[in-house]
Amino acid sequence: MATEKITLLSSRELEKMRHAGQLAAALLDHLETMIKPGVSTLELNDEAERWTQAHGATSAPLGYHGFPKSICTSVNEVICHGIPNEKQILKEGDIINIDVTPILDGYHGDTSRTFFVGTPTSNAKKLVETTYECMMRGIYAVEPGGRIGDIGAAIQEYAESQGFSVVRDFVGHGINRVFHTSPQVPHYGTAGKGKRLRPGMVFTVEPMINEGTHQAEMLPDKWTAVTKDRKLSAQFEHTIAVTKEGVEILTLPEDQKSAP
Ligand code: EYL
Ligand code: CO
Repeated sequence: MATEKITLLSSRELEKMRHAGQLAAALLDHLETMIKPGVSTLELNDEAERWTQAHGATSAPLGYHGFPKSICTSVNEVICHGIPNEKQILKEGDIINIDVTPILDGYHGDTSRTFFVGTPTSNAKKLVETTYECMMRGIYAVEPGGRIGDIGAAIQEYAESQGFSVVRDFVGHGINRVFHTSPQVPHYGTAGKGKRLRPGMVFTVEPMINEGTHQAEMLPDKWTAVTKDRKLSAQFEHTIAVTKEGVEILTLPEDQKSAP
């Protein structure tokens, strides 16, 4: 296995990542206001693209490895990389993950949340709440001098304790001027294993948690990953920085930063 170098960001670069991260969080806040039965995933995409450009940024996913749209919209059994489509209309009881990555002044802010369309079923509510808790437990497992495996171990332990499974085929990733770089950040694994965490490292934590099997399958469009059993999948994602003190969440919305 090739040992790729992990970039440590300077405080000047971290400041730019903070700005990109805050823009990404604000974009999700904006898109959340549009989520209701009858809205198409293409309408969400087109508003995301307009809003991103109006804020002086560009959409990283658009054209990335040929991806055709500006955001990923992953509904119900879709694990990730769902493609916005005018024929896909949100309906009461759906869950939808929206994954955005604006590029601002050269730096990427990558974040996603899973939203409810109307009132969720109790199964969907438990899955989505557990997935958010998994992400936060993974993030707070980060400390300088720790190991990458600490993150996945925290996520896997909590997910499985709630009767859910952790997707293996997609992992978190280093991010800076480059959308996807080293390190890889699995959302399962063993504490104390993997690369050492050092101040200045920036990467995503983005667990995908399934109701049934962890196994994924690719749809014929070659982008959309779905659960093999077609049961629900949820995801949350933050971009984080390892600091001397612990961890900073770069994509935490401003109004959550002052919360007790
Ligand atoms: C494009 C490239 C296969 C995204 C992320 C869009 C999709 C399928 C190849 C990761 C990887 C977003 O947001 C992401 N990670 O947090 N590929 C992505 N694509 C794409
Ligand atoms: Co993302």
